[in-house]
Amino acid sequence: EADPVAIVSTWDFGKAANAAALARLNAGGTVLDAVEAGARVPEADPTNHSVGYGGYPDRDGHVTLDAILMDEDGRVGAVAALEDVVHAISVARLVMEKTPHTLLVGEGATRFALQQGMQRTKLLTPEAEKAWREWLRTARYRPVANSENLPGPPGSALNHDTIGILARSRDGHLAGACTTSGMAFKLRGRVGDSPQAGSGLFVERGVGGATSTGVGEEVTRIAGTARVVASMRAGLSPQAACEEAVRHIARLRGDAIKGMQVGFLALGQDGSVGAFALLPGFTYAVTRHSGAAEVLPAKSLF
Ligand code: SD4
Repeated sequence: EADPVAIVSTWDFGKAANAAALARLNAGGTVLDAVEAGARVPEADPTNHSVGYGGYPDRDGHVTLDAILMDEDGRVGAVAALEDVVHAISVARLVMEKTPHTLLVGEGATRFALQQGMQRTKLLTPEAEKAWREWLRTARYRPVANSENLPGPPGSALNHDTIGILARSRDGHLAGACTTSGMAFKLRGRVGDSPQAGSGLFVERGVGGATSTGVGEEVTRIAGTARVVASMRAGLSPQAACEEAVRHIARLRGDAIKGMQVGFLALGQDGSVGAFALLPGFTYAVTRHSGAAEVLPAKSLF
């Protein structure tokens, strides 16, 4: 194909992230550099309540971040329940590059980030704090599907959301990243699917990559992105593989997932793209090597 897909990512705000990722690729960066640069865009945006700075806190008022990045060589770095540092994805990268480990959590992750020279930053913005205090008045933990796309007033969006981003260079190298502040008003200590390899993100050489968004517990339960990539390895298209995983969740969980959103996004080794969700409303951004970009609605099961 003359103008193959370079970057895909979850939700409408993925478009700006894709542009930053493509710019990094075009400047000579690797696919890992590209997905890191892309993930940093929503992380630094205080108007995005789902990722990084400006994210909604847990029930106790702490903003805690989960992030992972992975490439086709099986290089993985991740952090979970990270506090006081804006760019969780860059801490994940340092875990990958500077330690023998794949995942650091909580206080140890924060300490590692600060030791690596990252700046301590208060992540709870006045707007997010106000939404949290409003939530405390009723304290009903009820995730709202697709709230990442809702522009409404503070507190109207009870989900946090997440960017998952996948890159494919012109010569076919693959990497992905996923970063989030997790579900809004989650229990302290809760970790979602996003920072877990095989749940929020998976990449395999010669096959492709996949990432997920939505209610993380439903993804973790089936090791969602490992499943999507396994289906692609077995010959399914990225689209068919995403559909298979969503159908599996629905079969497995029945009424328990009523009203919950889960979305998968996949990128094949050949640059083909697939996306599918439980509910309508999941969107994703596709950017080609020329820079041509579009935001598309994913099909859904219900
Ligand atoms: C989580 N999957 O922490 C993330 C949140 C998300 O759309 O993607 N919401 O469960």
